Amino acid sequence: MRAAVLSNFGVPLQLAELPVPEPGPGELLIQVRACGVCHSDLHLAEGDWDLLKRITKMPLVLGHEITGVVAAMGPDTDGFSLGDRVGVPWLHWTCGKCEYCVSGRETLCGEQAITGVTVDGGYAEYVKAKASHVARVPDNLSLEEAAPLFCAGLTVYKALKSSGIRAGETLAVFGIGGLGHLAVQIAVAQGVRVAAIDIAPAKLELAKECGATWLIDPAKEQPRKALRSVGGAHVAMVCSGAKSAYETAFPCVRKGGTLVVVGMPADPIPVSAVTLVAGELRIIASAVGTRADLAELLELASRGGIRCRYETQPLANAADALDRMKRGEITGRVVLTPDRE
Ligand code: 8ID
Ligand code: ZN
Repeated sequence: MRAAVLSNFGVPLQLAELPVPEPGPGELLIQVRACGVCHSDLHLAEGDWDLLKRITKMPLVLGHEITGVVAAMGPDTDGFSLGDRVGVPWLHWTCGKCEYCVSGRETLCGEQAITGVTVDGGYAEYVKAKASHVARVPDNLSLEEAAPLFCAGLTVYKALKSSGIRAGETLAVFGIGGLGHLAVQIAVAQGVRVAAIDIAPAKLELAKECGATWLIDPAKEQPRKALRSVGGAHVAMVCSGAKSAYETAFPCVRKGGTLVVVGMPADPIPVSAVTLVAGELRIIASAVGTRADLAELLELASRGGIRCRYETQPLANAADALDRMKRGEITGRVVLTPDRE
């Protein structure tokens, strides 16, 4: 099969011919129809994160926003048939037994396998997945538009849930990329007023289409000042891997409010203890989502609650998509379609 392979950190992806994986017990072989290009793939490829660098398989097929059809089934995969439309998330496998798994927090499982990090992912014609951890794609969603829901959509859905934000409150989303533009839509659907902050005019235009009330370019206007008239944001959620986004986000949080850490810059984020204490602020972080969160999100999407903005690209353009992402030139998501030239 054709795959875009990362042979080492900092090296461009290269197209290669790899053997089609063989599904073992409890595993499905999936013919990939769509795989979203997440900024985490770029961080991973560049070796930005020490914590994950240590456990990254190498050489590696990136990609953890996968949808496709079941092409073969290993033993113990009851309930699946050839041709079933499924998606594969970041959480490739969790143990189901540890204190985190049994308390509904499988994202914290210490035994977890990660798609496109510890096992090969979806920048390929085929991918292997655990039948226990795939989700079915609702009939009324195309495989292309559904793919980014398996990381970008899931992550912001769960992060918003963890933030505790309520209808009528103000959310500031920093970074209107793949994650951010879905966060705006989910929040608006929940009756939340949204301020969108991004350094690129095209992203702010997208945020407007997604229903944001305030559109703020931090180069032109300080977000803190722009939100002063409403007393600041109840929740500021950073969906950008830029450290500077945290620098502008933190002062926007109103007293008693919450900063939600989603984007992951390579460097530590600056936080003032005095500001935290004086405002009794909370900082929380959120990692992707559980299978239960994913089921809720797919249900929301199938009811028409969110629409991912995407463009398709052939697998051969995977390296180019990462370059464009680095330059900030993608509006919405790039979705690779390995079954098409
Ligand atoms: O589980 C998680 N926590 C999780 C899951 C998935 C992704 C975390 N992430 C992380 C990624 O690793 C990355 O660090 O979330 C971050 C955003 O991922 P993405 O949405 O896939 O990235 P993108 O599509 O490139 O969008 C980033 C946006 O940030 C803007 C860019 O213009 C772009 O629209 N941006 C930048 I660069 N600097 C900014 C700034 N200073 C900024 N927006 C506001 N202020
Ligand atoms: Zn991702």
